[in-house]
Amino acid sequence: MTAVHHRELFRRYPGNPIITVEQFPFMANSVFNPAATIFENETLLLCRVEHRTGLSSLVVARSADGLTDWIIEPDRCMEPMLDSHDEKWGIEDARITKCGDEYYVVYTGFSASGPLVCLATTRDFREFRRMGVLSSPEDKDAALFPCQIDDQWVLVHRPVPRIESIGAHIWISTSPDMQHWGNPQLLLEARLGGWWDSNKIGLGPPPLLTAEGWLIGYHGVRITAAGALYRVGLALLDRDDPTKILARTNEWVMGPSAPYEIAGDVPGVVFPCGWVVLDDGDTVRMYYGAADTSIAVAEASLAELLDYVLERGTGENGRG
Ligand code: BMA
Repeated sequence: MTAVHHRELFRRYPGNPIITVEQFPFMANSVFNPAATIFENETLLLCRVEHRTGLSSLVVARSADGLTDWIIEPDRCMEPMLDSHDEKWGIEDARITKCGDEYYVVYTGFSASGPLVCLATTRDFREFRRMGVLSSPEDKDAALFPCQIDDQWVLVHRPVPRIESIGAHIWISTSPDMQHWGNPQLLLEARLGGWWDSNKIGLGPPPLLTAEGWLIGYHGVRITAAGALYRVGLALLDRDDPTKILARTNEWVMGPSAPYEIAGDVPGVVFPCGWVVLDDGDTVRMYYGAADTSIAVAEASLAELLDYVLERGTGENGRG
């Protein structure tokens, strides 16, 4: 296997950012952190739109080639239930997992008790059926695996401990029916000290099944004198037992560097929530929020990502 070290694994689309808030037919603050899927032969994004109230909703944008000519569909949206406890301050950062004909949308409800994990299902991205809260606060950055493993549904999520200094890690839980969740297990730890992912980490796009196991992308946060830096790392989980980490990259594979990633509401943030694999079976398109302000996309070769994570990654939670 040949690892690729001489150039970036993820190549930014030169037309980035692909979606900005100016494209919306209403006034809003920003659009970012989109979920992504293929629907009716188009790329469909469920974009987080932050309104000028500060509260967010989720709005569909679609494109035939996944790069250009985005059609914003303000009527195909999930609005938060502002009179509820669980979505009182908006809904954020969705991840879409397709299982059969059903699309499972796992999103963050900004509840009156803090962020929590919510589930809705849809078949057409017009009607969304709310399935309730999957995990109590504070918990976010969650996504479902696209199939049952040992007759269990599997959810990756990121609870936040009360003691901030110990870091926020990624966990994995299971359910026989998508309603009763349990068996929580620590999956991936935020590292300590000087590491790029030393403060908190959270799942990015939903796990992707590959020939080598489940590929996951996650964001890692480092607190600097200038604020938090959000970068992306990779890990590989065992196909049959995704609680087992086969490899984890020690180095981040994508970090903020383009102008639209280092200037915006929250400078220094790349925050992917969705990826799709093109028909060639190799091109991975990762859609991400840039600086909590706009939406951008970067492409990688799946074969190169797997080579990289297997060759450069370490096992045992990647402690190096
Ligand atoms: C995280 C989430 C994201 C956001 C990021 C950077 O905690 O809330 O929605 O993009 O912070 O501000």
